[in-house]
Amino acid sequence: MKTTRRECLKLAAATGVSTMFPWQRVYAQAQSPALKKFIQRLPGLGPAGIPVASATSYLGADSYHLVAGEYTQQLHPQLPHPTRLWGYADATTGVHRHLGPVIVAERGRPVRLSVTNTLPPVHLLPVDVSLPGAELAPNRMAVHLHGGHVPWVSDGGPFSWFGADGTYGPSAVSAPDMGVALPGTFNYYYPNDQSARLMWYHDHAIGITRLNAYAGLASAYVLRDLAEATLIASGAIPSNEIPLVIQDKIFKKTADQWGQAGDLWYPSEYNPDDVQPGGLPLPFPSCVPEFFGDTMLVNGLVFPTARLEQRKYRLRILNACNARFCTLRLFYAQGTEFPANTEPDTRHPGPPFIQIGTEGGFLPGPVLLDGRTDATLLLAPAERADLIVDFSDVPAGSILILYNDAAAPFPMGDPETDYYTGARTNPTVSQPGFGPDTRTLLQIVVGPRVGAKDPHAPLKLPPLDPAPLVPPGVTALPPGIPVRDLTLNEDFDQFGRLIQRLGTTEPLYDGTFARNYGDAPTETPRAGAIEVWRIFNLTGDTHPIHFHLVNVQIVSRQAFHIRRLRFTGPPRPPDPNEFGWKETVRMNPGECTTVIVKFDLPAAPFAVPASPRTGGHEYVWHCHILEHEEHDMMRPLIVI
Ligand SMILES: [Cu+2]
Repeated sequence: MKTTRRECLKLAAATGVSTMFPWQRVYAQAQSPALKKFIQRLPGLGPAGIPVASATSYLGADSYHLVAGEYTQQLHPQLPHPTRLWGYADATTGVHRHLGPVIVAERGRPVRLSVTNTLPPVHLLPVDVSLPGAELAPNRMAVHLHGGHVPWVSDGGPFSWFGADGTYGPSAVSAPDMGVALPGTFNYYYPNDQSARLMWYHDHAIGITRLNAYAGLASAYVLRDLAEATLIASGAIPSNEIPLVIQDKIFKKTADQWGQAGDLWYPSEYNPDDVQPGGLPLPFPSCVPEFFGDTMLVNGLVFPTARLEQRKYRLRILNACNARFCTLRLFYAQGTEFPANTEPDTRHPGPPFIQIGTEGGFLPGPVLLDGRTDATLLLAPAERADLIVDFSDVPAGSILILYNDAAAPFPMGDPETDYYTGARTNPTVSQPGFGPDTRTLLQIVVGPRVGAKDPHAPLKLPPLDPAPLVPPGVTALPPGIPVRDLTLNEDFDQFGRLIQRLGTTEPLYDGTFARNYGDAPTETPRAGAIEVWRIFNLTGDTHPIHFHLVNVQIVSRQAFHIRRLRFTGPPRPPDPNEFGWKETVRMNPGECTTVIVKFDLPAAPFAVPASPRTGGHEYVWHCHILEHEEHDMMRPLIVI
C-alpha cells in the first residue's frame, strides 16, 4: 500500500496542501570517508562490547547510578581520530562505551536510577536556538525510558530536564529516596510492571533531543519475565540472543567549528531552495526537516561483522536512527572474498525472519517474514522487532548481509539519501567493499555448530499481556468508547521552513489543524479511561507516532478524503506483525490510523505530585522522527 510520488503530488494539488518535493529536501550533506566494510566484530553485551550496568539493592529495588558525559571512542579503525560522543556510563566503573550501559530489569522488581549530568557546557553539534527551548543551556538532559510504564515525574519528558549546573526545567520533579546526593543529579523510579520486552532509554530535553540522541545519549533497557524464561527454558525461543541497534551517522572528513575529522557531522544549514518565500532570514545554525546519515552502525560500531553458528538465534532489533526507516532482509553475499563478501546477491535470499515480538512484548503468534512477498520487516525509528532466525541449514562458510533498502524519507524517498555500491542516482559513488552505504548494515559469517544441538520445542507464544482491548485484526470498534479525532500536519514556520505538527480537527492557526507543543493541552484523558484515537495524516510522510505512558492496539488504517476527513475506503487491519501491543505506530500519508488505548497510571511507593507546569500527570505523544518531534510534532498528554 505505497503512495507513489505521483499520487502524493496529485493529492497535494487536489487539496491545495503545500507539499514539498521530498527529493529536494537534502542539503549540504557531508560525505563520510570511504570506510572499509565489515572489518570489526559486532559488539555483544559485556565488558568487551556494550557494558551492562551493575545494580545494588536499595529499598527493594535494583539501584543504578549513571553519569552522563563526553568521551571519545574509535568507531571504525580507519577514522582518523576517535569520535567525540556524549553518553551514559555506570558510575561504579566510569567506563563510557557507545550505546552503553544496558540495563537489564526483572518484571515486578523496580529500578531506581540516579543520573548525574557532567556534560560539558558546549554542545558537540550545531544547536539551532530558534527552536522552542533550545535557547537554554545546551548541556541539559532528561532521561526518557522509551516504552516504560512509569510515573510522570520519572518519564523524562521534554520539560523535565536537569542541567549540569543544578538548574531544572519547569516540570522536573526528581523521585525521592535514592541515596545519591550529587549536584546535577536526577532520580527516576521505574516500577517494571510490564511483560518482557526490549525498551530503550534516551535523552528527551526540549530543543536538543535530536542532537543529544545523535551524540550518543541512548541505550537499551531489557525487561525480563517468567513467561519469557519459560519459553527459553523449553527451547521454544533460542537462548542465543543478539541485540542489534541500528543507527545512521555521518563522519566529518575535515575539521569544522564543531569538531575534527572523524567526529560526528550533523547539518547546520537549511536548504535555501526549499524555503517558502516571505519568511524571516534563516537562522544559523538551522534545524533541517530530517537527518539521514550515509554510514550505518550496528551496536555502536561502523559496519561490523558477526560470527554465528549453524543454529537458531534470537535477534532483537531496535531502529535508533533519527529519521531513517529500515526494510530489513538477509541476503547471501556475492562471494566469500573481499569485496564480494561485503555486497548482497539480491537474487539469493537468506533465511527468513520469524517475528515474535514488538515494542510491547510478544505477539499473539509468530509471523513469518520471508522478504519475498509483502512480508518484509519494516522498522520506523524507535520501532523494535523480536526475531528468530534459523541458520541451521545455511552451509558452513556462508556469508550473509543484513540489508536495508527503505526509502528515505519514507515512503517516497530521495535517491540522494540512498547510498550503496552501484547507485546510479547518487552523485557519490560508493566503491565495492567501502562506505558510504546505507543498505549493507551487518555481515554475518556462518560457521559450523559447536556443541549440543538446539533443543526442539513448538513455538507457542503466551497470550497478550495485558489482555487486548479488541481482538487483534478486527477492525470494527466496540461501541460506547469515546473517539478522539486528531491530525498530523505539515506547513511552514516563520522562517519559511517546513514544520510538522500534531493537531486536533479544530482549526487554529491560519485555518490549519496544527498546534504547537507549547499550546494548551487538548489530549487530557481521565486515569483508567479507554479511548479510541483516530489520527488523520495530512502530510506526505509516514510518521512513527510514539505514545508515552501507554501501549496501544492498532485497530485499522483507512484512506480518507483529505479536505473533508471523510473515509474513502474500507478499514484494513494492521499487519500481522502489528497484532500485539505497540507504542510506536507508523501512520501513512493519506491514511487515518485508528488505535485503542487505556490510560492506566503506574503505582509508586511515594506521593506523585501534579505537574507544576500543566497540572495532572504530564506525558507527551509525538513523532519519533527526531527532527519532526523537535519542530514541533509533539503534544502534551495530560492524564487527569
Ligand atoms: Cu514525523
